[in-house]
Amino acid sequence: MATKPPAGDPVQDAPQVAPPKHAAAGLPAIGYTALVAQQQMGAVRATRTLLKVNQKDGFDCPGCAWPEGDKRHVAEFCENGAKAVAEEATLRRVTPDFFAAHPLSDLAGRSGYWLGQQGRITQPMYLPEGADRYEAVTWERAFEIVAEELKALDSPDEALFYTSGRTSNEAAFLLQLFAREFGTNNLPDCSNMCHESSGSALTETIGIGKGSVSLEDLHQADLIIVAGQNPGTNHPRMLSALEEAKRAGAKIISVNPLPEAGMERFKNPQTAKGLALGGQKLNDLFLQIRIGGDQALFRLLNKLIVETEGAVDELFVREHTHGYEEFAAAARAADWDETLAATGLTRAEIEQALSMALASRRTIVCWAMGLTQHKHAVATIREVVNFLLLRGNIGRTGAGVCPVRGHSNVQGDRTMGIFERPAPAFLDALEKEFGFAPPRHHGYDVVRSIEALRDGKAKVFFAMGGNFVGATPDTEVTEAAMRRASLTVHVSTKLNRSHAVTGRRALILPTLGRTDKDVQKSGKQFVTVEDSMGLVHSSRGNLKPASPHLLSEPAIVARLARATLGAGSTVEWEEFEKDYATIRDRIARVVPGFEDFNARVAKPGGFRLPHAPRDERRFPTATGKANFTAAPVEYPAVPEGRLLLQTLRSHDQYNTTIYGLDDRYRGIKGGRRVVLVNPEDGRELGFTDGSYADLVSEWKDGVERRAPGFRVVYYPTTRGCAAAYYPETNVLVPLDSTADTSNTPASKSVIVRLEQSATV
Ligand SMILES: Nc1nc2c(c(=O)[nH]1)N[C@H]1C(S)=C(S)[C@@H](COP(=O)(O)OP(=O)(O)OC[C@H]3O[C@@H](n4cnc5c(=O)[nH]c(N)nc54)[C@H](O)[C@@H]3O)O[C@H]1N2
Ligand SMILES: Nc1nc2c(c(=O)[nH]1)N[C@H]1C(S)=C(S)[C@@H](COP(=O)(O)OP(=O)(O)OC[C@H]3O[C@@H](n4cnc5c(=O)[nH]c(N)nc54)[C@H](O)[C@@H]3O)O[C@H]1N2
Ligand SMILES: [Mo]
Repeated sequence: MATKPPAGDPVQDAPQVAPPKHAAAGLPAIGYTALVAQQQMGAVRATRTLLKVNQKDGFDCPGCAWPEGDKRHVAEFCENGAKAVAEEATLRRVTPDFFAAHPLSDLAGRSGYWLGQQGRITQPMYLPEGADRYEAVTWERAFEIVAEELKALDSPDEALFYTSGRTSNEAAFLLQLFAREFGTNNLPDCSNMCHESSGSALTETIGIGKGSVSLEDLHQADLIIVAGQNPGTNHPRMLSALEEAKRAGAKIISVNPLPEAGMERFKNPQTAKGLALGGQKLNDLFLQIRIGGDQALFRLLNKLIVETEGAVDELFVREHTHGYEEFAAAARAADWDETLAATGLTRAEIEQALSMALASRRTIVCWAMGLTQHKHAVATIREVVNFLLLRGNIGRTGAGVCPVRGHSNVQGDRTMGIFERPAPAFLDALEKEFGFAPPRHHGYDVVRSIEALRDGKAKVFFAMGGNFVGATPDTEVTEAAMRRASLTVHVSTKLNRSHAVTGRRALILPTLGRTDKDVQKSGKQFVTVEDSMGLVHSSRGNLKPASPHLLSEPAIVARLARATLGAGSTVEWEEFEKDYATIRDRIARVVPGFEDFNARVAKPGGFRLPHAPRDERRFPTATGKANFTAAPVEYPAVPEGRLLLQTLRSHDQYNTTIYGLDDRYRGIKGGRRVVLVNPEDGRELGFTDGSYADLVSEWKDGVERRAPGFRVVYYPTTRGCAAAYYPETNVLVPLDSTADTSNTPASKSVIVRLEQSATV
């Protein structure tokens, strides 16, 4: 199997390489922010828009899910938030003329960067069976087409309703309500590829699948461990929190195969010290770990804590936890030599980490995709929980678990019931409120949805945002599966690969984004979102929508539901579309923690959802206590002559949305087809810096998955490890290479060999 780089695309991928940077943000970040914003929006619109980002009366940044503090800066956003805003608030437009000029075959040959740069989609578009071009269609007809296809299915479970994490609480609640009234729990979402492993591990061990810390906790911590996360690029505002913690005396350990600039030093663009005086050093200890070695690392630290006199918080363990003895026995059995091999670290480094852990009364562990996207991701995160439980670091000020979420409302979407395995209590509440019987059997997650399409068991694919074929693993398998669908529907703001890889028929339904003003029959609307720390607040756009033909996401679901369910529905869809407050009234009666929703969200800054472990040291697990767990230690076994590849983000992308071709902090410019390898590995494998390689992944099914033409970049990553950007490398991730329990694609541990490239 081979994929060619997109042809016929004016974008040249010609990477230039300079040494990586050792500090993040600073003046260059301000310069880039201004430049990007002006190119897409023009100066006036740029200023007007950016001043409303993350303000209490403004809109929630469509970038990451990092929370805002109570005191807001005038400019409460970062360089990458500004890029996310500019990308959405752009003045460029994709009109029906564009689709007339670009047949499907043309769109399919374009890069994701090119597609995204075309601008906002302005009208509903329809691709009839056998046609080679999308044509304009009315909203009415578009909903009829979807309803026709849905009603023709043999079972509601042949439909899939995907959600990406930008969707508001209101739209998400309506989408799951519609799917369930229609009769299916097939509600896969981007979480399945993202923090599902965190949710699985935390629900089992502490009883709730969310982080337990607030921004104030971070400011008060003694020790913050940042494992498998690159905040300088993906959560830049987190650097301000780390800076504040450092100023108050905290220590920071970063655990990463790459020396990420953002973890080294932060030049806060909002302070004089940041701009003129060289900024704040962040890292006190950098543990340059082997990919996938984290469970082994934490297990050994846990052994050392258990074996240190007086180090375990015995009172906490006795009163609040379950399973300590069994866990402690497993921890004692941890082996130094095996840990050193699994982690690639030295004994001295691990001992230093231990002494920092023992010196800390308040410890927080933050993590993201570097921990969640491995076969043993759930076991790894459970080991992190063990580590925190040992010293009573949950449910105490300045301490706790901090899974740092990705999409700006991915956490809220799950709270609203976007989940293929809903809790029975949630379904009971829906049934009581709306008077229909929701399906009780579990639905498909992302990977199982692809399998269902591939095997002909699912036929209609509907996406509320996102770029399903671009973001999911095993690109060739996934695209072939999508092409088997009878209908694919994408509610989208911008063009992407998923619009070019369609079922027999396809629809693009253009929608309002976060920055757009949303006016319905009852007047101007706002929506709500939940950040990474469980804070719910409102978001209101202030820009004139990209076109008069756009519908909001709640309106689209409400109209689709009416077209599909007709008079048989027990839900007042029309009311919901008219006035989103009526949706919030229903959410208040169905979702715990949202009582009196409308009144509480009207307060500036919103409100915090309850979190039993954080608030009252109560653990709503099966045992009623926080659970220690003792999974066997795992780490990837890499055969001779092979590398372990992680697929990650550059500084110039938002998932599959490519803002530009640079990765400034890593010293890469003008191209994305690069593979970062340790110089010693490069030499051993016979690839010089600047040579070109095909990446070929090796998996037990014997299928050859190849990504051709990557420039080899000698880079200070851990020996035996490599890194390349997603989504270009998704073709290498086997569909059935997933995390145990959470089924999240293991896109941070792909075994590859390098081959001399024939394509360049
Ligand atoms: N600007 C911008 N912001 C974003 C996004 C974006 O694309 N662009 N995406 C959003 C989304 S949806 C998400 S989920 C987050 C993602 O945020 P991150 O998780 O920070 O994103 P990745 O680029 O995948 O980076 C993974 C990090 O983990 C490290 N890593 C890889 N494997 C391992 C390992 O085995 N162990 C350890 N300890 N470290 C490892 C990598 O070197 C890298 O630093 O960001 C969100 N914010
Ligand atoms: N190999 C590899 N694969 C990965 C990952 C990885 O690290 N490595 N990361 C995974 C992770 S963490 C995630 S979260 C997924 C991301 O998967 P997705 O969420 O599916 O992908 P995005 O690229 O964020 O989706 C971008 C598209 O969303 C649409 N969009 C933007 N804003 C809006 C809006 O307001 N409303 C609507 N309706 N549409 C909008 C635009 O059309 C845009 O093209 O990818 C996963 N895939
Ligand atoms: Mo994500």
